[in-house]
Amino acid sequence: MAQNINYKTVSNYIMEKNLKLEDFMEGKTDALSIKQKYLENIPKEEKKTKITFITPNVIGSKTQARRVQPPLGIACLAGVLDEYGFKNMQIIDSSAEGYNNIKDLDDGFIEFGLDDEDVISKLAKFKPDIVGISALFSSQFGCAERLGKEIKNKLPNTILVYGGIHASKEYREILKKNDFIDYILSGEADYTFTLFCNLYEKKENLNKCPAACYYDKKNDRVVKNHEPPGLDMNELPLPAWHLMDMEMYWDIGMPHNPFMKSKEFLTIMTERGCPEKCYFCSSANFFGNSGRFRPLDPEKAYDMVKYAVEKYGVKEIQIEDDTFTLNSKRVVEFCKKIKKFDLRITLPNSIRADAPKNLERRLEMFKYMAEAGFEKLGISAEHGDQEFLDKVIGKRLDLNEIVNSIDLAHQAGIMVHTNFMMGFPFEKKENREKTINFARSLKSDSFSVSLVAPLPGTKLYEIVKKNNLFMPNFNVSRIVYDVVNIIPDDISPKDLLSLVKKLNSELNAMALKNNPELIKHYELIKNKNIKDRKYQFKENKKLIVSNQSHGSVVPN
Ligand code: B12
Ligand code: SF4
Repeated sequence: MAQNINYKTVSNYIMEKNLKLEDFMEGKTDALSIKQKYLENIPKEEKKTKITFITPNVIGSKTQARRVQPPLGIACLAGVLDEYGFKNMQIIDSSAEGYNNIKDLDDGFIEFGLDDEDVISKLAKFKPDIVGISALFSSQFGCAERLGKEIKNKLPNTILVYGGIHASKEYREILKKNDFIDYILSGEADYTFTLFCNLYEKKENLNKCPAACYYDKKNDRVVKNHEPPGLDMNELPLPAWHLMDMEMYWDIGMPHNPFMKSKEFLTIMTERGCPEKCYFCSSANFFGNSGRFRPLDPEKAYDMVKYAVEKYGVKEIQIEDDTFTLNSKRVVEFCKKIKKFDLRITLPNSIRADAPKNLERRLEMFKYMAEAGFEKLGISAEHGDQEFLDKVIGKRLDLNEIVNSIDLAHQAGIMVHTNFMMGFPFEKKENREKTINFARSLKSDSFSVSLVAPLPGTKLYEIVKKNNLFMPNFNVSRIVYDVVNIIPDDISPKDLLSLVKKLNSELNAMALKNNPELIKHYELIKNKNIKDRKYQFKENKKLIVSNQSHGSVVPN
């Protein structure tokens, strides 16, 4: 069936099939075999083409934690390449390899990672044919551009390909501005990058590759080829973690949730795509390009965890899913299977607070999660004003469900971290007060209140642009959640920043006061404590530890 589908009309197909939210939640995604469609003609024999992947340096604000972890996007791409015989691969994680090489950028931001010349000398030794640069955040893209230019300068025969959310959303502007970039592969590139490398291997025209974006000099225009719809994760091979230096990440010990009990951690993702449409989020419209929630079957998710435990001796798993609990049956099955590994598991990227809708089933799911080793989960409320949440943000979440989920998770023995955002365009004092009061009413075990960031490719970004609401110093390569990015409506940027900082302190102090036992959760590996964490900048360490922190530096 799948092979007969015209992929250009896949959205019509989904409409025709009348796939509904309830279907997604039950996992009835009617997955299409994109893999068969795109890769069936590639032989699996060993290829000659040499490929380097690069995670560029990261720019962050001085008050943010400097976090790095094995890059999952690259691991997925390299896994497929490996399956199809591309064995000559190198991964340079500049941000991790140069973790302690920190530069003060004089505008309140820092950059960390290898010096560009060190990356170039690694490349010069390996001599790749293709270099794939993965910029996960917009705040990495300035570094990605600078490095790419240098690579093309020093190694002009290398084919330079960019990918990731930022490049996919901004491909037109990026290609117009940077003639040294050969291609951007837009969207999920698990299969398209293998296709691309295979076209190179066969010396065929790279312009033919699906999802390829390039600058057509002759006609002075940017071309974007048709992008395949979201793939079925069950058809992906295991991520190519074998190409990564796990010990390096473990020694740094600063992944998404840096509060670990063991150093042997790994981050995984067990689904892609989210059926929601929060107007600030760039993940849903990236991974949801066909509107589908695409979970890994519990067996496959179990295989991934088993591999991580058996091959690397992993003791902690952090699940990076956008919507892990959308299908509770899947979660329960998964939990039953992985229980035997006695892992510690956290969900730093949050779950939806209202799934499953039935409260008994939700409690049952949390209980299975607790038994399987889930110690803490995140919930994203975003706002405490229901009307603002419904009419402006478009989150489709009843705030009572936050209260319910905190209560049910506690009943099951799981701690909860709750996320809020502040600083939306046109947000007024009365809206903020509702967030403050709602947050204060919650029994959450920790909180973060982030400043809203207009991420490229989102509806929020368009609104901010249309209304000229970017802060005067706004810079896409500096987008983070702990600076004021959007001109506030009825409060000065300075006061907004100070309000958010105070709120983070107050809420986390409140949580600790309500439950002094929580401090044990923040005891870290090797008997170190919270004061031993690595933050962006030494001078700020005291500030952060003394509870002035906010956004991503709050324990979660
Ligand atoms: C884990 C994570 C982190 C981790 C980083 C992990 C790491 N280094 O791997 C940490 C905690 C550090 C982090 C921090 C931040 N994050 Co974050 N994070 C994520 C999260 C939850 C998962 C990322 C992931 O592993 N995805 C899974 C893989 C499979 O997807 P992928 O990397 O995109 O790869 C696919 C494609 O992009 C493409 N691709 C990727 N690389 C390449 C390379 C080539 C050559 C090609 C062709 C294609 C390609 O193919 C891949 C497979 O399909 C995403 C949300 C999400 N669902 O993705 C947000 C997300 C990436 N984060 C986001 C943001 C904004 C941030 C922060 C700026 C927030 C903040 N606190 O200020 C900070 C950045 C901090 C800084 N500047 O210092 C945004 C980025 C949007 C943007 N335009 O910037 C996202 C999308 C969340 C969102 N809802 O919008 N984050
Ligand atoms: S913020 Fe979360 S729920 Fe909202 S669209 Fe993004 S991934 Fe989905």
